[in-house]
Amino acid sequence: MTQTTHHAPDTARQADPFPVKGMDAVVFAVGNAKQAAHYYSTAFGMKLVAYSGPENGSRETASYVLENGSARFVFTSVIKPATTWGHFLAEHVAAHGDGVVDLAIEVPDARAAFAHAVERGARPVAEPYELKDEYGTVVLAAIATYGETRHTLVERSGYDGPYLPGYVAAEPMVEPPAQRTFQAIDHCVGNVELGRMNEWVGFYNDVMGFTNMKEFVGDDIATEYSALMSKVVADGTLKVKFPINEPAIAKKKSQIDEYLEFYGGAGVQHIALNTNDIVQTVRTMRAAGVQFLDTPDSYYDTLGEWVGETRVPVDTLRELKILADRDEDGYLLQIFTKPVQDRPTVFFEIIERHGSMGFGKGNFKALFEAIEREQAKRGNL
Ligand code: TYF
Ligand code: FE
Repeated sequence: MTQTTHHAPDTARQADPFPVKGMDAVVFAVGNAKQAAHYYSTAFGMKLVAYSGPENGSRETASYVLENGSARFVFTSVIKPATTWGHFLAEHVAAHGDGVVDLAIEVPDARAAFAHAVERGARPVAEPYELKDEYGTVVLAAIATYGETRHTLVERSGYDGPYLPGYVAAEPMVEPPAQRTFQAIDHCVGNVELGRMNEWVGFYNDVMGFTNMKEFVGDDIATEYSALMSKVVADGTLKVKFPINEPAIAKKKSQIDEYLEFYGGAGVQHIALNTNDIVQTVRTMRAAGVQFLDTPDSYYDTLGEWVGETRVPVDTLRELKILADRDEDGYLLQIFTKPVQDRPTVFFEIIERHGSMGFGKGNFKALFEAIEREQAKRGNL
């Protein structure tokens, strides 16, 4: 590899060795990207902004790019028996069903980020390469993470097109809702195999310099309620937050085991999306047919006593089955969808934060009981 390495000046305040700008995109490999794009438009209120397919030179794959504020999802399908990338995507869908292949991260310098990551032990998946068109140049590189998931490192400061070179701008599939449903990706959660959580937390510590957030779920909560253990790593600015779950031996079969069985290994479990108005978001998404986890009425009987005042009255939370949690920094409101495909694998969270940077630990009992009711319906408990 011939490339310049930049040595940070040896000052007291060391520069971040792996600076990130935020999440670039969540890339899904799906069986039918055209229909997925329609679902995320009509049910999630996202807006189609770019497309790549056979009409503009992509012979093996069709990809739809949807946005909502800074949140960007890409849905890709293979359209014929394929080689290389198309083959990987086809195998991914065959093995895992619809799922996330890439948690792409925007970085200021993809070559430097890749070199640092690989030097610190990341498995390289794609050496740095450039894509160019009339809108400019993007530098990309990729490293492997848990399961068959990867992190593409995207340097896009030299580019002002609709997504990446090779994509053309596209019109929305439907008129987006009057009020935006969400505007950013809050966190992306991975499920890993029993006993491997700490290894993956260590990976993010070593390779990306991410640090552990204070909220973690240990043995105590695991055996009592959740049947999972969880730790959260984040970059120094908290723009990129990755909780990592592993199954725990508890009274019931872990929801993480159910995921691992049906996904065929480790992978992305849920994507949390920020909203400023969870009530409107949940009303809009429910009206469009999105199914959320149920919360028993009894949860709301005592909620006010421990969570205190929130922007939304308890009666409205009860009506829409929205959860609330509070810590020393503030509170949050959150709700979880049911899995969005036939496999009990990927789901979404909608979250409205008011100071709290937690993940809803106070809700674990209610939340995990709701998940277990769904597991029991599927016969996997
Ligand atoms: O991201 C988190 O950690 C929280 C809590 O199946 C959580 O949203 C963890 C596991 C899970 C659902 C929620
Ligand atoms: Fe979450």
